[in-house]
Amino acid sequence: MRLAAITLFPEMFEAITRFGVSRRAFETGISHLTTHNPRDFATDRYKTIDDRPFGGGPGMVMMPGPLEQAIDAGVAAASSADEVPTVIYLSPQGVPLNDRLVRDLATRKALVLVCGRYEGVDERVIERKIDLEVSVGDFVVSGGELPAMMLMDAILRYQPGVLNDRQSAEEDSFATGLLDCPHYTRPEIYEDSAVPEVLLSGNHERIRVWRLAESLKRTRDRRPDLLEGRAFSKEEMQLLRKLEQSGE
Ligand code: 9WO
Repeated sequence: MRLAAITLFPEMFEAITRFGVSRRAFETGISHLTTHNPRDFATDRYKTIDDRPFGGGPGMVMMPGPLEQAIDAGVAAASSADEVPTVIYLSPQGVPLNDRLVRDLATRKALVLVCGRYEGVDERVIERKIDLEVSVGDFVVSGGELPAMMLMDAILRYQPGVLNDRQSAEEDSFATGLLDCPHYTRPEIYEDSAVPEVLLSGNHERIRVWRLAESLKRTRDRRPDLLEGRAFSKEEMQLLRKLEQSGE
């Protein structure tokens, strides 16, 4: 997958190119990232890329000219013979990101992620260049770079060959539509607190059922919204009824 980031702070993207699972996606050539800095397209001697908002108010707005030129450079870099990139702007006004959208975007051959700074970008750039506005949550951070990296990291995990079999993204929380079950490792007793006995039993079927029940319980208690409109298997129905009956 070809990725391009439009950013005033390209070095921030080393957080994903230099570390962890995402680093492997870039090292193996499964993915490729270029960065494009609006500052490099500024036309005055001070390399200005922001200006005061029409109508007044606090802060500054990213100017359309240098930003659009940087987006065009990103689109050119990410384009290939068979695919035009999807251009995404990260903002709290966007559609909420979820596993379904991550998987959809993971099937694209090329994405350009536009990272705003200051109070945002000139709306005409959004109208002219942006295909999709995406939010990673209902909060404001100081720029689009961290949300863009979150989106990239989530997408890279779904690229074939990035995760090994043990890490399979298909088994992750949300791919199943449920929250993850609790995890434990050695020692068996830590500061008076024991590992659930079932996990030491060696009975893989019992363990699988326990984990599914824990996932159902957590999802019901913490994120009942995830269960709305989700279909349940016969086994899941039985486990939910059993949890209810035992008052868990
Ligand atoms: C800053 C600000 C300061 C004073 C008055 C109003 C203000 N609005 C903003 C603001 O929203 N700045 C944004 C910073 C502009 C676009 C890029 N920035 C951003 C993106 N912050 N948070 C996100 C974001 C992106 C995706 N999902 C969650 C948050």
